[in-house]
Amino acid sequence: MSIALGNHILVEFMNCDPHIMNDVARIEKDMVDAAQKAGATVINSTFHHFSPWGVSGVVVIQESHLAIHTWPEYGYAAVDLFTCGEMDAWISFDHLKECFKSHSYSALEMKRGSVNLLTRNDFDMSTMRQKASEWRNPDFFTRNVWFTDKDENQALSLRFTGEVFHDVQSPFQRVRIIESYKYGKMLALDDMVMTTIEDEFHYHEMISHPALFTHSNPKNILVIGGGDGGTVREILKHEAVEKVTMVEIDGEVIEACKQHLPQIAASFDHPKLNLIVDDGIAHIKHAKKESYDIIIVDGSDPVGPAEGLFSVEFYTNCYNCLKDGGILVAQGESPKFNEKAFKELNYTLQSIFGKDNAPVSLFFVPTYPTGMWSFQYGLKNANHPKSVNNHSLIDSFVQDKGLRYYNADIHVGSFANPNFVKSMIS
Ligand code: SPD
Repeated sequence: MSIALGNHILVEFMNCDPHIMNDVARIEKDMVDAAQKAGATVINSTFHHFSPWGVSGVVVIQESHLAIHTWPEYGYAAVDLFTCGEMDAWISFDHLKECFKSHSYSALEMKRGSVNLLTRNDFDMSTMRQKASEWRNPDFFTRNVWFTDKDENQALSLRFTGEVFHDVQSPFQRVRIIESYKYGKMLALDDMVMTTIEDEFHYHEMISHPALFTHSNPKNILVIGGGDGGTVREILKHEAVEKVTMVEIDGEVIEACKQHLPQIAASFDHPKLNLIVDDGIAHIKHAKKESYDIIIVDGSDPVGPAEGLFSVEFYTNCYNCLKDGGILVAQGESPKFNEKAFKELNYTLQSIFGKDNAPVSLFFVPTYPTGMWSFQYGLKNANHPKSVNNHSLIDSFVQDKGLRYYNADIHVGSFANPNFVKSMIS
């Protein structure tokens, strides 16, 4: 019988669950488990999610490697199980078949490196052998799993630990809490980064404080969306505020954040907060006219449940519900990522609030694609935020509350737009 160096099983998994085929975290875990179940020692794993869909990855094991490429649109995975030594890769095969819910499959097994066809080199391997005998299994392996927020042309990837703390399909979206190495735990809705522990303050300070310091007497505030709680946490730092009504459509987001991101979801029990789990679009339609000083729209991107947060009807209703002198702030997307939504939103706000009453504030978020993000304003006979003159008040508030992004200079400076942005919204 001829002796071979390795054993290679080439597997076709067909009619798999397409959602699983597009789930990088799940596939990485299944592949690592498949290796370990068969008795392999895992050295590391590297997995990527591709645009617009598909996963590729490899688990390097002391006994060689397991590799995968998926085509979710065909419910198909091409898997290579390459092993040396005693490991039984068919155990891995059985495990993956179950995990991927594959209804039809085939496998081709072949021996690799037939020794009677090979000539052994006579170079001195004594030091390598010595090194090998010194090698100890460290009992952990490095994982290289990436979460990618993208459109068809651009992406931002964060390497995450591979651990999934929360993964629930709500009636509106997939709600996940995972952990990135650089930015800590993060909330992802469908495949979009919403907020992370390490950079959430950029967004939450900038969505709230500029409006609260521009308005002369902000008492009654409405927040639409904002399910992670970061926006209401910041608003409630202002003592003059008497009441905050927050309307979030997805209770699952609130629960996930309370459980896993308590630093952000820190103010849900505040006595001034009236938390309503309901559709913000319907809420504003039926809300009392001229009742709010400030309305903040902390929505996600214009796909899925947030699509209606970018419509003319919605912002007309917001306008009607603002008191005279009121300010609207809306999550305004990026002029470098979602240009169309950015421009259309500004056009909508200009048409409702007036041409000179829809300023744009730009700020930086490292975990959103391109990093450049915006809040867009609607001023209902309100002062322009650029004209604030209470700088010393702002700076002592910043000091007192320990703010890390917002200050008086940033307040004014964020409304200075680069020329390309000016021409996008002119
Ligand atoms: N692409 C991300 C758009 C911003 C969505 N809102 C984030 C919620 C933070 N409270």
